[in-house]
Amino acid sequence: MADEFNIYAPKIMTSPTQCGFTAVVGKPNVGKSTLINHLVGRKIGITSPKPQTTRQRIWGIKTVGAAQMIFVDTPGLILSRSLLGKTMLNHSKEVLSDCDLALFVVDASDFAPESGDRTAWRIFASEIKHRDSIPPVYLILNKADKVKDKKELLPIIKNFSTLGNFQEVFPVSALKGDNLENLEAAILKNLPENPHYFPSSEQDTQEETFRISEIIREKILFLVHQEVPHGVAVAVEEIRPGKNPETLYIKGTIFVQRNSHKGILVGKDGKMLKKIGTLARKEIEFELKKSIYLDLWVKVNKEWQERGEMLRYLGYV
Ligand SMILES: Nc1nc2c(ncn2[C@@H]2O[C@H](COP(=O)(O)OP(=O)(O)OP(=O)(O)O)[C@@H](O)[C@H]2O)c(=O)[nH]1
Ligand SMILES: [Mg+2]
Repeated sequence: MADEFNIYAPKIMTSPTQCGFTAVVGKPNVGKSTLINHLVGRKIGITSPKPQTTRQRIWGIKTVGAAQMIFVDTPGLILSRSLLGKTMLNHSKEVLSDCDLALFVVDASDFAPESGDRTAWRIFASEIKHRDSIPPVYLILNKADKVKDKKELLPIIKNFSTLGNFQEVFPVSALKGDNLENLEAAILKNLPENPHYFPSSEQDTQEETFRISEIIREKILFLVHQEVPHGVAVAVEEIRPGKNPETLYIKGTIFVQRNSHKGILVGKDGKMLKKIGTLARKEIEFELKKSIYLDLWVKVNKEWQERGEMLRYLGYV
């Protein structure tokens, strides 16, 4: 009897979906954030020619049919004495303790056997070995566009193959998008069967205030040089309707560690701060699709990199 009824019962077809976390790690400045931005197809994290740009772990999500890839951008793997540096390293380590796949990125145009890549690898390897199951690791030779003779990639591959067990090796250009389709196809192949964690339209999980503060910091990294940008942090402290209802008022405070850095950031007659503000405002307006009034202030806080409460306030913890 039951079988007879079953003939007419609707068949619910549930095709399996895949979803997994891909950690993107390596020493600072090798192009991790640029790679994620290109893979996801939008700017998830800020980038700059200066090392230690990314200070947080940042998720970038890409859904392709039944598969959802969650890329996790991480601060560069480097040993540091400051509380900020240790906090950044902890972010990277936490990501490694729980990812399904890891992309270990090196700069193929600037490789030396005993370089920071080795330190990064040591940190990576010692973290990953604590896991019950070791995730697959791909070696990513980024900035391949800068390497004229591709034979130069061979010693790098040889060097790393003595260190670890890489499931695959990809020479890529994160900046130009070279070979990223092949990389994506290989990532898809390794995604575990899981329900999707995010709606397919979602690409980013950052809070608006953090995204805005990062845009402002990126402009500082772009315009200000030497050690100044490394001692800079930005907090967005107020977002409210402006006097003109069409405009959003955003107040941002830029923290610096020294009076002399404040002078450099403000510039002669406030010109530098104005430049930073103009560049940041244009990008924030593009992001929010709204006209904004960006009110920037510079404050000296000598200890911000060493104070847990400040790091929490700034969103780094
Ligand atoms: N020529 C070239 N430049 C690249 C490539 N990928 C990244 N870059 C540049 O390298 C610099 C560093 O890139 P990021 O993406 O900020 O590097 P990162 O590894 O995230 O750096 P941290 O956040 O400091 O760890 C930027 O100036 C990028 O434009 C590439 O494939 N080719
Ligand atoms: Mg980065």
